[in-house]
Formats: sequence, structure tokens, C-alpha cells
Amino acid sequence: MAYENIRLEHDGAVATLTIDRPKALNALNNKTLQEIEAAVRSLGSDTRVLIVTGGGEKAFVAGADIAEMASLSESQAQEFAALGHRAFALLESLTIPTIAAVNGFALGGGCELALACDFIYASEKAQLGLPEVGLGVIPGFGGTQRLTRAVGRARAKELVFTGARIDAAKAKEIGLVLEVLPAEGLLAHCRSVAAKILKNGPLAIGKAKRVIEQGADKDLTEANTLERQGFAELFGSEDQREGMKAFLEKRPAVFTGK
Ligand code: DAK
Repeated sequence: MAYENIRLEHDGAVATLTIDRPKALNALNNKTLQEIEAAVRSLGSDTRVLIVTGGGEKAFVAGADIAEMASLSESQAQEFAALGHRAFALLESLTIPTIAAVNGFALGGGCELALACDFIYASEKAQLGLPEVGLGVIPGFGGTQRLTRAVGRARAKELVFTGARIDAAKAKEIGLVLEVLPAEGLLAHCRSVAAKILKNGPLAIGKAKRVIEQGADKDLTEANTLERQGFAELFGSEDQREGMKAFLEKRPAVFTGK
């Protein structure tokens, strides 16, 4: 499929989704959100890791498109919100690992897009923040909730109430990003992490992702029950048999995701 505002590239089992509208610092307008939704929906079972990044030199995504939002009618705003929620929920529901490569401004909806991924690596140039209150609104693509889960209530409130932009080093200090890389090494780092992931059993990774996500909002007993069920469900899979057989035969496992 031909896209206007994004690129979806496949390199073996790793797909890279680039939000690519540099003239507007990759801001999310209606068309871009539609394309993100279509791209995520198009991923087949041959894709096992998704990297999300921004096109151009300056931005990951500078937020929802303010110029487009400013003139929305109430019903258009509802459609825009529903589309955004659909696209973000779809991204978050992927069973494969998703890595945000934040290469510049990740503000508002852009920061929320990164937060909807499993984890974030940032370039030294990255600036992250949720400036929505300065526009008279609050984050609307899950930012208040996901940021709070990522960095805790007080930090999340500080960032949301002040609308402050923080640099990559500060974002790492508070646990919002995992690592800070030189700009030219950011994607290579994400790909090297993807390569490590690809050596492991895809069914097990999908299951681990599910129990981590579902368990995070439960008490420990209930969460551990989920883990136990997930562990047991993997027995009988070809991946489980192959993983353990390969270990005993002292060779690398060849996983099929079955
Ligand atoms: N929207 C539209 N255009 C944008 C943009 C944005 N968010 N950010 C930048 N641009 C455009 C600029 O207007 C400019 O366009 P031209 O003037 O060249 O035509 C071009 O990108 C380059 O930007 P600047 O000239 O401003 O570049 P600077 O380096 O000087 O500044 C900046 C970079 C990132 C600091 C600055 O552009 C900036 O402050 N941008 C806005 C950042 C922001 O406030 N982002 C949050 C947007 S609000 C919802 C769900 C979610 C949301 C809303 C509703 N519902 C569920 C209902 C989310 C809201 C947001 O994300």
C-alpha cells in the first residue's frame, strides 16, 4: 500500500514504521493516524518486532496536528479522537515487541505514541513532554495514564501540570526512556535489541508481554496466577519443545512461533 505520511519498511522479521511528515515535525493529522492504523493492521505473522520512529532530523512526532485540530467541529473532534484511540490501541494490542526510537521532539500525542510502545530509546537530541495544558486541553491518547504507570504519579503530575519539555538525559533519569544514544546510533541500537529478541521464542515473548501488561494492574497473587497460566500454556507448543531440545543438544534453537 502506498502511504503519504508514513513509511513502513521490512527488514526480515523487523518492521520499521516511520512517521514521515517532516515539514510539520511529523505531527499527527487525520491522514497520518489513518495510515498508522492501516500500517499496524497490515503487519503479518512474519513481523516479529516493530520499531517506531520519526522522519527528518528534528522530530519523532511533535504532537497531534494543532493546525488541523484547531478548526475541528465537535463531531469531527469525536471522529479524530476515536481514530487516534483506535490507532494507539491497535499498536498497544500487538503481541510482538514494539520499540520507540525517539529521535527528536516527542511532544503531546508524539510522547503518547512512544508511551504506547513497549519501551523507548532516545537520541541525545530528544525532547519529551506533554504540553497539552498550555493549549487548554489534557493529553488525550492515553498520556496521563501511561506516563503515570511509567514514572509514577508525582513525576507524571509534574510533567503534565507544567507542560515542561525534558531532555533525553532527564527522561532516562526518571525511567521514561531506557537508554540515550547518539543520534546516528539510535536505530542501529534498536535493531541490535531487535536481533537479540529474534533469537528467542516468539510465542514465549508474546505470552510474556501479555502477562506483564495484564498483571501490572492486578494484585500480586492474581498477577502471579496469570503468569502461571501463561507458563503452562506454552507447554506442548513446538517452540517449547524445540527450545528445550536445542538446549539439551547444545545447539541454537530454531523457533517457528508454533
Ligand atoms: N501541529 C502542527 N504543526 C506543527 C506542530 C504540531 N503539533 N509542531 C510543529 N508544527 C509545524 C510548525 O507549525 C512549523 O510549520 P511552518 O510554520 O514551517 O509551516 C513546522 O512544524 C516547524 O515547527 P517550528 O518552526 O515551530 O520549529 P521549532 O524548532 O521552532 O519548534 C517545537 C519546534 C516542537 C518546539 C514547536 O514546533 C512546537 O512547540 N510544536 C508544538 C508542540 C506541541 O504543543 N505539541 C502538542 C500538541 S497537542 C486527543 C488526543 C490527543 C491529543 C489531542 C486530542 N483527543 C483524544 C481528542 C493530543 C494533543 C497534542 O498532541
